[in-house]
Amino acid sequence: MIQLILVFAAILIIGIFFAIFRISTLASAVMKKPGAEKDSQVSSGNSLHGALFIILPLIGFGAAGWYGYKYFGIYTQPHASEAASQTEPLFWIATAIIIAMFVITNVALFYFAYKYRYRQNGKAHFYPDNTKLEIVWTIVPAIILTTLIFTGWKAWRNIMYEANAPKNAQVIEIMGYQFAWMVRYAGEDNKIGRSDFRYVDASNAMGLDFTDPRTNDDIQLGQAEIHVVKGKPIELKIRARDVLHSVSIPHFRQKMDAVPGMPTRMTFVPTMTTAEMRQELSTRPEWQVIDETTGKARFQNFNYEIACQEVCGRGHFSMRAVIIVETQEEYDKWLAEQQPYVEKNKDYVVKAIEKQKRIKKEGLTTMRESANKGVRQTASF
Ligand SMILES: [Cu+2]
Repeated sequence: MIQLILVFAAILIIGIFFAIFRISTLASAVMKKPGAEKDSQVSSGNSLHGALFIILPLIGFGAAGWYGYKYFGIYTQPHASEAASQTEPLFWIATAIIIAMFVITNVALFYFAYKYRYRQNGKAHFYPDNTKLEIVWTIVPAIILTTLIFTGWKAWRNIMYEANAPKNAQVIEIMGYQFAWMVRYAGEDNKIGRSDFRYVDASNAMGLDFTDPRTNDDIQLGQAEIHVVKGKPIELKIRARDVLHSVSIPHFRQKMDAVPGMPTRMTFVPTMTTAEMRQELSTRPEWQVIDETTGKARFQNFNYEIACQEVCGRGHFSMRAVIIVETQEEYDKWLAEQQPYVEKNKDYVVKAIEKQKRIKKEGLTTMRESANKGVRQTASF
């Protein structure tokens, strides 16, 4: 209803402007001043246009300022990873500089359009160049941009470079596909086994290579609910099975694309358990709103999530995975309930090993050829 009223109000305001414009056009046509012929090419709405160059940006800046203030809490959510303490200040410094530049340039743009609107007998001032000014507006942005890029690159190196990854990081693999995530834990050896797209079938969605002994203790999860321990570094090995996806963890302020055929990675260290984050959010008004479906306050159902941030197709919206950050004891308890894929699907794996050997021996290169060697069985994750 409010939206409808706003639309009508907008139409009404446009109508009023148009009416003022028509009236001023007609009035100037009726009351032609002497010598007005000379200016007949200039619309009589010239002054109105000039005034609009002041009014419209005021409305725009006012609306942006109001929105920025009202919803400040929603887009400044607390963060919970070690990397975030590096990226968060960078983000806000860059944002502050961008907003300042935007305001300065746009105020000048609109003000000059108003100030130098056409006026009879107005005369242009010839001002060909100013070397000092040129130097200043070349060097100052160059210094600012170089600083931003350099500090950003340093943070990127710390977070993304394999060489900088903590040695004791727990390895977890995540694979994006249309339209969900699949997760595999490296198991006791902390090494994930090989995988191959040719081994993908209805039971082996991640294409695990069962001829690789490192696969034997790998735990594959049916539902993408990743359990991790607070303060313990995680190395996320990322891949995609079909199209581009992107692993984005907003509360960790981290994101990395999942690219078919090109494995990527990132490291993260969670600094707050899910329970601690719920506690933290409970003080914020936007999280105290009661969720109609559960009847609980929103903070009580909070979970860290991975959201695909690459528009990857029709079901893109459903690419959500949950990250549960917990204490070591809670994690150990959860882990004890998990079973490696190979142990859970013994019958399938025996047949799959034969199939995989055949595929390798025959040098099959396509999924279609490989699927014909298929084993039909339903796996349990
Ligand atoms: Cu996706």
